[in-house]
Amino acid sequence: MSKMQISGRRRGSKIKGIQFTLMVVGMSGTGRTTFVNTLCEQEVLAHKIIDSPETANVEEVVTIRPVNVELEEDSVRISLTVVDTPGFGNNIDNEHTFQEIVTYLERQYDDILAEQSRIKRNPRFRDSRVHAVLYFISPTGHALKEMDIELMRRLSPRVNVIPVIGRSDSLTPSELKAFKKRIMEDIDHYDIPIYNFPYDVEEDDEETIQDNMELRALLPFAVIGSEEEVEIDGERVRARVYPWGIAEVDDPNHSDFVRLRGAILGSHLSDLKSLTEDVLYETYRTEKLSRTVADHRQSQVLPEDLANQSVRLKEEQLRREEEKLREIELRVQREIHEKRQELEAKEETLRNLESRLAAQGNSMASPY
Ligand SMILES: Nc1nc2c(ncn2[C@@H]2O[C@H](COP(=O)(O)OP(=O)(O)OP(=O)(O)O)[C@@H](O)[C@H]2O)c(=O)[nH]1
Ligand SMILES: [Mg+2]
Repeated sequence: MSKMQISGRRRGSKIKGIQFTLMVVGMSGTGRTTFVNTLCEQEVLAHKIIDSPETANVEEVVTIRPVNVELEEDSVRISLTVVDTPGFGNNIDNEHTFQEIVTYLERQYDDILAEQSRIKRNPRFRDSRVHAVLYFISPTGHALKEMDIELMRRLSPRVNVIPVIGRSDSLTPSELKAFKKRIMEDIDHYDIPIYNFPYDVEEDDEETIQDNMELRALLPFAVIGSEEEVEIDGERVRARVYPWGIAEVDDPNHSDFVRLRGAILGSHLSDLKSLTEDVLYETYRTEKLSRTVADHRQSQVLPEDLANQSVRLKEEQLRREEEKLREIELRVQREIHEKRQELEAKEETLRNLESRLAAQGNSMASPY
């Protein structure tokens, strides 16, 4: 980390934090906005104003919004970009929302791809690739919903997906434990390649392996969000106050918030970034380039196709003209034939007349 800090330091300019982009995705009302504001310790995102039941599920037109905020984690400055996405719902067509989220992720890749292929680079270009998605699961206590499985599946090839259970204080510790287990079984069963804190037993040091194992065991992270502070033992802490007790955001016995924050903004920040840039983006780039090559090939074949098509059209035209000519020929032949018959008939009549006249002449000229 210290190396990154030094490289970011320039004389006369403000020390810039490490850039990191985090997206939050999930069903409506799972606590995404509250979580972001809790993570950033300020109201980065405004809450949706719900004034009637009819509009409760209606999202505004511009729904995917990145916001920037400067944070500090373990005395390292982080320039965090948070991307909130439209919450989707039960029993309604979520395809449009799903598509919008995937398109957003791919557009950031397209932007950098275009920038990298420019001859003259734009010094003001901002790399806005999303390094991690926190996928919010509703605290139903049942299992993963079909739409969660589908969306996580669609997101995983493009971004590091970290599943979290939102509003996890709604479940008792034993319910939470069972729910986490079922979710991970589903993720395994459906083979969803989430970010599972990868480690290499041969390459990584003992501490890293231990840390990653612990984090992996916590998946999906149970999170609690709160924009309120209460005083406990003379200290102000963020918590949710209920008549039966207090759920503290930063208490590891109440939620995994601290471990999650430490992982994404601290210990695993560079791993998430390099996976995004070196693996996920590279895969996308290769796919895109091979698609472009295939399209190009197709377009090379196209003129031939076009030529064939025009030859076919010309042949067809000629065939139709020939047919027309033959029809005319037949008609003319028929007319000639009729005229000839008419003529022959007239000749016949004439011949008959002549022979009758001749017969009459003979009888008149006969001697007595
Ligand atoms: N019990 C509990 N409630 C929470 C928690 N976080 C948020 N809430 C409440 O849940 C409701 C929805 O929270 P939001 O943060 O607006 O959820 P969202 O996912 O952003 O919802 P939309 O943007 O409307 O889709 C609000 O009433 C919050 O106060 C939590 O950790 N526990
Ligand atoms: Mg919200």
